[in-house]
Amino acid sequence: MTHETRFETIRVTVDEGIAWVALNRPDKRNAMSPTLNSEMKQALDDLEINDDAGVIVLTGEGEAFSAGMDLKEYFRETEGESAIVQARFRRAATDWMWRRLMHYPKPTIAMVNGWCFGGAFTPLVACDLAIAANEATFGLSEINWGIIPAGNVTRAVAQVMNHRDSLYYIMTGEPFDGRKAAEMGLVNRSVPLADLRAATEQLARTLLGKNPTVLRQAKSAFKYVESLDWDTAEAMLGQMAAATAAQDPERGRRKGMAQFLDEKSFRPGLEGYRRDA
Ligand code: ACO
Ligand code: V55
Repeated sequence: MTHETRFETIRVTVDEGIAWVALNRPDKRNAMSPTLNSEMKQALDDLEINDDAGVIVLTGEGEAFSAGMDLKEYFRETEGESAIVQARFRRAATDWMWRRLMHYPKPTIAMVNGWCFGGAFTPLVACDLAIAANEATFGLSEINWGIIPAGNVTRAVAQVMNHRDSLYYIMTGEPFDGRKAAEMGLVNRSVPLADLRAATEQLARTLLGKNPTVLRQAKSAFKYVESLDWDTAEAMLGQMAAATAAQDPERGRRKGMAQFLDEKSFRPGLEGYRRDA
């Protein structure tokens, strides 16, 4: 079943378990405006409880993934507002770009089809996985027009790129392609643009085959523990492991054990347990 929800600045299509969420201002290279930010928050809230959506793919219509924050609508047109009102615009942007995406209860994949600048790095890094077109162009262009990468762009970069690469691209604003992004670990891999959708769909299908309760807990656990000390991390993981077993309607853990230890019918090192059995 395919269905689409109508928005002005994004396009959401749910098809066979995959929710394709496309930033949809191709004429503006999918620059992120206040309207787009509020529509993205709405879309993520809707998809969270839409049982037809098992995996979210974030991408862009046309030539761009996203040219970053809308320089006109997000920055210049809000310049005259009070600090409180400006903070509300900022919050609307960062709410979906990382607060919402970071622990989103479904797997998220960024599919970087083209231009990816500045503010676009925040949702890119907040997605669990990312695939780029070799031909995509990335850049921390903030320095080129006299601002620093805020909106947690700098924090996001520090999370996935090393110290030298982070500072090099923050300080030079030099653009780089999808291959370089993959080499630095900003994305998982890059493929020719012509293969991007198929590669993304294949990855999404792999995730759709896994136990969704365990996926939700596993990704969230990773994101919590990466900043914790070992003692606190172990306690957190122990609690989350217990909660996962208790919440899992499939009883995956018990099923997998029985299939390996009793039935001797699968090898967990090489494949997943049979979820339908
Ligand atoms: N904000 C607002 N409008 C934008 C943005 C943006 N970030 N990016 C592109 N647009 C608009 C242009 O103003 C233009 O609008 P118009 O047709 O009404 O004049 C339209 O999109 C097309 O832009 P072009 O520059 O003509 O497109 P081109 O394909 O030649 O270049 C590119 C694409 C390289 C992405 C270029 O538009 C660009 O450099 N954009 C800005 C990238 C950037 O530095 N973003 C900000 C990062 S910093 C931050 O996000 C905080
Ligand atoms: C940027 C992004 C923001 C912001 C301020 O540098 C600057 C990009 C994602 O939001 O509020």
